[in-house]
Amino acid sequence: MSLKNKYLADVYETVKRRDGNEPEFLQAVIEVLESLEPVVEADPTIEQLGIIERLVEPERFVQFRVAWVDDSGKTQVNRGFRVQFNSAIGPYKGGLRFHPSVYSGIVKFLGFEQIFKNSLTSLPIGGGKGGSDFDPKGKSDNEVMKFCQAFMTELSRHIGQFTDTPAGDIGVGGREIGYLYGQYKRVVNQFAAGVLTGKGLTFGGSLARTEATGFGCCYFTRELLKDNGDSFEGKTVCITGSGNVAIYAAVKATQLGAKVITLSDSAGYVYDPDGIDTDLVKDIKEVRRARIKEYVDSKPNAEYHEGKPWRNVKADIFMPCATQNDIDLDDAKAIVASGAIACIECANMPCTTDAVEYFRAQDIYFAPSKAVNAGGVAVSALEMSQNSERLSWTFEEVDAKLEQIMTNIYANCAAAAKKYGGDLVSGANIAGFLKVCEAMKAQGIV
Ligand code: NDP
Ligand code: 2IT
Repeated sequence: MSLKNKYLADVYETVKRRDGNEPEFLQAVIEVLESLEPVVEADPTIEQLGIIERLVEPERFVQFRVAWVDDSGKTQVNRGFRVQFNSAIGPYKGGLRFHPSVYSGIVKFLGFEQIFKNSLTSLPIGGGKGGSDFDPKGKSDNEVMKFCQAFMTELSRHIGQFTDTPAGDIGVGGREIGYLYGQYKRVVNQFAAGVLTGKGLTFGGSLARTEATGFGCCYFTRELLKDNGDSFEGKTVCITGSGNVAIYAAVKATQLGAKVITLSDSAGYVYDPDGIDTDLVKDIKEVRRARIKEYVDSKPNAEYHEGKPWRNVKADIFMPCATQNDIDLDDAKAIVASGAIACIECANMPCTTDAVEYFRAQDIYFAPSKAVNAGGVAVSALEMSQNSERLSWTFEEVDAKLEQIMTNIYANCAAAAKKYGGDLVSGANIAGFLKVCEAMKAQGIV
C-alpha cells in the first residue's frame, strides 16, 4: 500500500516513527489513510485543522499493573491497558480483550478501528479499547474473578457511563463482565449500569447482546448478497473461531438457509458435511468451556483437523470470526481459487494487508470488519440507552433495531463507495470518517 497524497504520507511517516514497534496499529492506519485520499483532496480544511494528525494520536493511553493471587497462593502480575482514542461523537466505547498476545499495538489497532466502526452505527459512541495479557485459559472461576477485581480496581478510575464504557472481546464474555461490574459497583458505590455493556440480564444487560455481533455479520452479508441478486439460501459457509461471534454467525447463517460446515479454535477446525449443530457447539463452548475438538465425539460424520481450514475447505462463503491476520496472501489465493463467492471479515482485521489487496482485486465479494461486525457495539449502545431510561426492550425489539442498523451500514458504505469511486473497504472508511471529521471540526482544536 502506498499513499500518493503528501499530507497523508507525512502523517503516516510520523506514525511510523512514533509507533514503528506496533505493526498491527500501522496496518490499520495505512488502510484507512489510503481510503481517505479522495476525501482529503476534496476538502483542504482537513489538513488545515490537522484532523488526520489528531485522528491517529489517541486522546489518552493508560497502562497499569494488575497484581493478583492465584489458587496456589502465588502472586501473578499482568499488564492492563485502555486506549481512549477519540471522543468526538460520544464517550469512548469498545471492548476489553484478555489474551496473552495483548500489548499496546493490539489495543491501539482495535481502538483505532473502533472509531470508524462506532461512527458507522450512527449511534453516539466514540472509539476506545482495552485489555490485558492475562490468559483466561485453564484458570479457575476464582482466579478469573480475582484477576477481574484487580483489573477493575485500577480501570475504574478511568471509565464511567459518560466517559468510557468497556464491553467484551476475545477472552471477555458474560462471566468476566459480571465480575468486572461487581467490582466497579463496589469501588464507586453506585449502580451505574451504563458503565459496562454485555452485562447479565438480571443486572442491566440487553437481550440480544450475546447474539448481536454474529447476527449483525449475517444481516450485513445478507444485504450485500441481496444487492447482487443473491442470498444465503443453499450456500455452504466456512466459519472460523468458536467463540461468541462465530457461534451466533453460525446460528444466523443457518437460519437464513445456509449450511455452515466448519468452526475452529486456535488448535484446529471441525468439518461437518451435515452442517454444524449449533446447540451442540453452545454446550461445548458456553457451558463446558471445552475445546472445539470435542464436537466430533458426538458427530460420527464430522472430522477434526489441526491447523486452519483456508487451503483445505471448499465453501461458497468464508467468514473468519477468530482473530487478526488469520488469512494471509496464500490463504486468500486458495479461497479465490476454490471458487468462493465471498470473504466476509467478521473478526477485527482477520486478513493481512496483502490478503485484503488480493481480494479487492479479484472477482469476489469482500467486506471489511469495521462495517461487518459493528452490530455488537451497536447493541452495546442500545444497552446503554436502556440503562439510561431504566427500561428493557424485548429480544424482538432489539433484534429489529440491529437489523435496521446493519441494513443502513451496508447502504451507507455502498453509497460512499459509489460517490468516491471505491469499494466497500474504502466506503466503510470514508462513511465512518465523515461523521467524526464533522464533529472534530465543530469542536475546535482539542
Ligand atoms: P471469543 O473469545 O469468544 O472467541 C475467540 C475465538 O477465536 C476462539 O475460538 C479462539 O480460540 C479463537 N482465537 C483467538 N485467538 C486466536 C488466535 N490467535 N489464533 C486462532 N484462533 C484464535 O471472542 P469473540 O468471538 O468475542 O471475538 C472474535 C473476534 O471478533 C475478535 O476479532 C473480536 O475482536 C471480534 N469482535 C467481537 C465482538 C464481540 O461482541 N464479542 C464485536 C466485534 C468484533 P481459542 O479458544 O483456541 O483461543
Ligand atoms: O470489537 C468490538 O466492536 C467489540 N468487541 C464490541 C465492543 C462493545 O463495546 O460492545
